[in-house]
Amino acid sequence: MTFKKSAIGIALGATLLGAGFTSAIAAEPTIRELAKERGRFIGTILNSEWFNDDIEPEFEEIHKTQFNVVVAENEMKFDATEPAENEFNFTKGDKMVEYAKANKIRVRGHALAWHSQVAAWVSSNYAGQKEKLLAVLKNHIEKVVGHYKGQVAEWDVVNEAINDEYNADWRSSGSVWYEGIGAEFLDSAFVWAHKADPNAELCYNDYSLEWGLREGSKASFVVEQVKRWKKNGIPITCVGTQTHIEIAHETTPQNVRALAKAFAELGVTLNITELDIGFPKGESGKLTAADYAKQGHLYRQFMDVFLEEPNMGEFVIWGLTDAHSWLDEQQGKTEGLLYDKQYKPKPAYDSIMVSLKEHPAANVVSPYSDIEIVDPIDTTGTDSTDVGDSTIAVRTVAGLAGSLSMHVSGHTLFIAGAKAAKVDVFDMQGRSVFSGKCEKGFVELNGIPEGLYVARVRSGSASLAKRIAIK
Ligand code: 9MR
Repeated sequence: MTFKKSAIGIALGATLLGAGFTSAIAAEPTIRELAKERGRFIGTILNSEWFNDDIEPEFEEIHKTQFNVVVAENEMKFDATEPAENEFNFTKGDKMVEYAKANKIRVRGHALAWHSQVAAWVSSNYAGQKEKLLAVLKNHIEKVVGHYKGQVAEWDVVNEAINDEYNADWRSSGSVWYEGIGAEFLDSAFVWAHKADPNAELCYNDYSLEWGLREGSKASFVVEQVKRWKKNGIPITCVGTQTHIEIAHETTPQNVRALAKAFAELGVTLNITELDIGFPKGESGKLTAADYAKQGHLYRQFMDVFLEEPNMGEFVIWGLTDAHSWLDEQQGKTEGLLYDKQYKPKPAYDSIMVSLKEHPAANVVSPYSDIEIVDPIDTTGTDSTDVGDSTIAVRTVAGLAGSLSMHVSGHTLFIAGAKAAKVDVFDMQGRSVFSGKCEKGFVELNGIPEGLYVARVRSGSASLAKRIAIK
């Protein structure tokens, strides 16, 4: 099928500039510019439709303008790259790598050892034959990683190897690799990948890690394995948390923060690799502005966590436009991405931008030592775009707060440490919902709906910004 340009024709200029519902100004920077300044990578997949030249022209224009890391939705998986034994097909992967080179975009390789999307010949010829399967996997990894050596910055070496049981353990059924080889296939895969490209970052990638670190959880299981791998010299450098979530999963950003801290202790980077925040499909057509704002609010929290945790490097969304998403095709979910079906940026897009602006480059640590980081922006706090005041740092910068402190109870915001202070409250899209003076130690935030906000208090040279919940 060849794509026919449809009614999707829109004012592309504005879209390319990323002008969202609340931030339509001419000089709006792009996500990739702000990401680059912060030494970070923010991106989305190239959908299979792109590889088949079956996608709207807006897709690529937005993709290369807004993002600086890319992943192939299906085209670097085993069945795509080695459809017949020892016969490799790199045509589509090469197409992406050329595109990435031309547009200076980092490439993630996805995925080498995975139980799904393995070419059928592997099971039919070698199921249960350990030595044969080891040879097949080794050859596959050597050839694929070797082919892309120096061009793919990071590989998902092993994908989704943990089961979905309450007490997490390796996935022991439905995996040709585990069933034939045992858990050593994971360790070996990292060793082979490292040998084929010693400079590539090597990740373990999985879903449901965002459900948090607790006994028996998938996240805790990965932490234990990473400890073991590090102790044994297995060359793992990163973990990917896929993060396919739903709008109701409100605690997940903080779970990801805890995970980042756990991996920081182990010297491993945590990347968000497949984020989408879907609505139940039945709600399609009934979604309100408040629903989209709530979605933005969650995106915003993930981006805050991402920018605040020094060992996070990549933030990848599993799709660009709601017009092309596995959510609708396979998940009974919908509209989980930054751009709507007409390629118009949603509040989720604005939320990402606001978070980036509110985390000045000077405060964001890059986990990568080898990438260029340009001069920080906005260190003076004089920026005045219409998406809120970009001097808000949700993370309190040491020294700036002085003796200021605040807490909220109901709709009352209590402020200590200053006789008089200027108070601003912003919603998670960065829009001002309150601005006033505090002279009695508190201000009433009447009329503001329940939810999460950022409050900023300033007195003289002291400034404190904090996320607050109005209940
Ligand atoms: O988006 C991919 C979809 O087109 C494929 O049909 C599907 C098959 O497994 O894989 C999707 O991508 C998955 C990714 O490779 C691994 N994590 C879950 C993703 C969504 O299913």
